[in-house]
Amino acid sequence: MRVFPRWPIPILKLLVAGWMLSACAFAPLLADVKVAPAVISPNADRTDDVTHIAYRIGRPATVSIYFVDAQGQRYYFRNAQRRSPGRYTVYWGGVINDPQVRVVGGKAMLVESRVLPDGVYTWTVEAVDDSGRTAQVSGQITLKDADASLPELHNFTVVPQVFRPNQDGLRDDWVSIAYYLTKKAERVQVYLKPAGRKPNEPDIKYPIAEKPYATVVEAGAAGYHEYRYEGGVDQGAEPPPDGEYVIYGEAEDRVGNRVVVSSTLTIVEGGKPRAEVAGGEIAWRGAMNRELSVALGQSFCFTATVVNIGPVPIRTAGPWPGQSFKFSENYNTLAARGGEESWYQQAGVWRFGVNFDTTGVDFPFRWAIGRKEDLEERLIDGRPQYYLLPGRRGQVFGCITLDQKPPVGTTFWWGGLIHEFVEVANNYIERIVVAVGVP
Ligand SMILES: [Ca+2]
Ligand SMILES: [Ca+2]
Repeated sequence: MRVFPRWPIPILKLLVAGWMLSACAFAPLLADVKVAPAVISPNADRTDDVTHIAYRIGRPATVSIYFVDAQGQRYYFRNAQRRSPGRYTVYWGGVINDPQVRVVGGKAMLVESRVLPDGVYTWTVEAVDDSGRTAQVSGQITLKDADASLPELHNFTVVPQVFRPNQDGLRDDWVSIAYYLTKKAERVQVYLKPAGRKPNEPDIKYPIAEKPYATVVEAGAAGYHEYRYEGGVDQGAEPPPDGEYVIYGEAEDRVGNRVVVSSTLTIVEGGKPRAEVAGGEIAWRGAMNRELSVALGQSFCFTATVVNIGPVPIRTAGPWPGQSFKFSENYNTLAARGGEESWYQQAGVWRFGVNFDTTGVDFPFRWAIGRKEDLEERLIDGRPQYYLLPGRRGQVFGCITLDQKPPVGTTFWWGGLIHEFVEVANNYIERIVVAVGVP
């Protein structure tokens, strides 16, 4: 461990100030400028890919480093950046950070940085001090075999652009993001940012993990890429808050050519759907001490209340409360026998189900999680859809007629909330024994 002399802070400050004053008084504004080698080939083949720029600043100044081509066009590598006195070195691989917008296939593409094409350039290191005095040093540098081709993202598309990540199973549950990458990239990033951010608001970035599902080429390889974004709801997370977003695609190659493209995305009614059976209670009519005696050919009935306890509307479908099932039926056979098409299982729909322990079809008896009057009807793609809104309660009731004797070993019956093709959100609710008697 090194031990520093423990001098009082004010004396230290005086010493430092004194040293800086003397340094400022004698040092030239700009000195020791060196750019070597004078010929580079910025193509990431590890041979002469970069030149080494060194300079010394004698007093506080803004520093620019730029290159001028044969046509007199100036390209900045550093543009008026504040520097305190000292020695500086930086590598330059032919890249200039001079953002420009180009139009490719009718769409805007921002070229954030790029490698200059082959040619002879005049380099200049320039320093301007606080009183406006300027010092500059220039020389020549040649670029050959420069890799100036850009990793362009063509046809960057986001479909749909209004996104409802709420797992209701409709087409707006996920966004497909697609692009054609023209050149192998070192790094491709796709992310969302809130649109219209004010300067005092934090710069929030929601990265979209590269999870290509229909892509035949590797991440970063030239070719067509498509990925699927479900707002994180598929991972059990809440999606970004509802609002307007800009969705960016950014590609950078090994030499430092970097392009950014963008599109827009609106998030509406995003969130993880959650519902529960109120109080975890199902009222089985006529049950005593969790036991029910039902004669063969007779029915048993229940009522329950489902509550939307999540942030988003929950989609449901019939059969509607009040529907009676025969034991020999299920929601599929009802649908086939004059029911509605929507009574078959549908991804994203929530239904209340009744199950028993020897079942062949899981939860064969299913009902909507509310009466039509408990729900909001919406016309989506020309079809009515029914939603239980956040905070709302739906009444569910129905009967099952024992038209045949349940299989041997059937003892327990229970209710559940099913989020179809996703999960059984609540299972084994209010389990009872149903004893079947012979009349
Ligand atoms: Ca090279
Ligand atoms: Ca949706």
